Amino acid sequence: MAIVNHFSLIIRNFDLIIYDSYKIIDMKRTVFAAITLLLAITLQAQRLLVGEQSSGIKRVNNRMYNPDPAPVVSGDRLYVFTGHDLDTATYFRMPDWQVFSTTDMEHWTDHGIVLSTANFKWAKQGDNAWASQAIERNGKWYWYVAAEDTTKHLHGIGVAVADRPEGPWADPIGKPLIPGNWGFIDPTVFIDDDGQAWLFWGNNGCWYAKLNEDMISIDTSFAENGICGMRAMLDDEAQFGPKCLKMDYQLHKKVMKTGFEEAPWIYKIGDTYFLEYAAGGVPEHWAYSTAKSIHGPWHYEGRITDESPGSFTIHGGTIDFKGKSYLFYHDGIPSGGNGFRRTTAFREFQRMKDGRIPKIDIQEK
Ligand code: FUB
Repeated sequence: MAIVNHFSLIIRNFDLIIYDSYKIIDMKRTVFAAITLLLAITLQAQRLLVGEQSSGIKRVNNRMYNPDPAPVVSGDRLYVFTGHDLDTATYFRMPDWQVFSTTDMEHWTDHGIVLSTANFKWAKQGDNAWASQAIERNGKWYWYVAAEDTTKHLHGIGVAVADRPEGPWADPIGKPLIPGNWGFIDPTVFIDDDGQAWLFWGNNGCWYAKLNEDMISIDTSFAENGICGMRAMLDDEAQFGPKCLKMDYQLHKKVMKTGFEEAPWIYKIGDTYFLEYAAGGVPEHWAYSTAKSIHGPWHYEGRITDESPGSFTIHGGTIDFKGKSYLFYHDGIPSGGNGFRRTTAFREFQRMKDGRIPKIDIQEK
């Protein structure tokens, strides 16, 4: 859609200039028109390459749909790990995961599809490759993904390891790191200042586990079999926002719940933990809570965005890179509003002094 829009803009500019040229026979105007046309084409072609939107919303790529962005900085480069909605999807049809990177937020390298369900022999093949996040530790990369655990017929969390984001990636344990269960999707990973790595995940609930230093196993002495559920906290409006009537997919009915929906995104600034998440049920908006301990209590901070244009999901996260802050998320604008054909978008914003996040406008103007 965006490509079509960009081309129709080029054509429109072209039309206007041709129209102008007919009106004036003056040579100077014709030359001016030709230069303007050239400039317009160059500018539009440039925009097409970097996927820039007029409103300040930018895209990493227009090659194919790339939902559930998870940005991460490594040295001079920002990587974005995403999923992949098939071009023909009318429901979630997600076979694999992709990687993109940049050094200047303008020019993006498309590393392509570098991980797929074929890398996880325990996973349903060719589909249900849902949201993910990768992190670097001691020269290795660890990519946590949601995929369907075929022994449970429910999503679980897998892990793949590589020497670099471009791969090759391999499953080092040959089984789900977190076996399938209701709501076990959307992993987010974070390494605290003391070196302890934490894995959070969840839809219709939020759970977390302590990762061992190897990053491919969890500390089973923590909580119940290594997994701590945040149920009581999630029910608290002071921690996760005002209650609203939301669908509970386990109970198959609507119940009153706080805003937390799915897609946790965990990180720390100074001594404050930030937990961003998709909120409000569908259509989702992006919101966040903060805490002074990874175990909470959390303090609901409010909305970061309103609902994502053209998509009932929004999955993303904020990241700081080269002195600037960016919000990544996905929308359905390029697909013309198909919520199963989603595209990564990002825009710059300014954090407040204490790291808190202002409300960010993601509507296309
Ligand atoms: O992309 C599949 C699912 O949709 C993700 O796991 C959720 O966060 C939502 O974006």
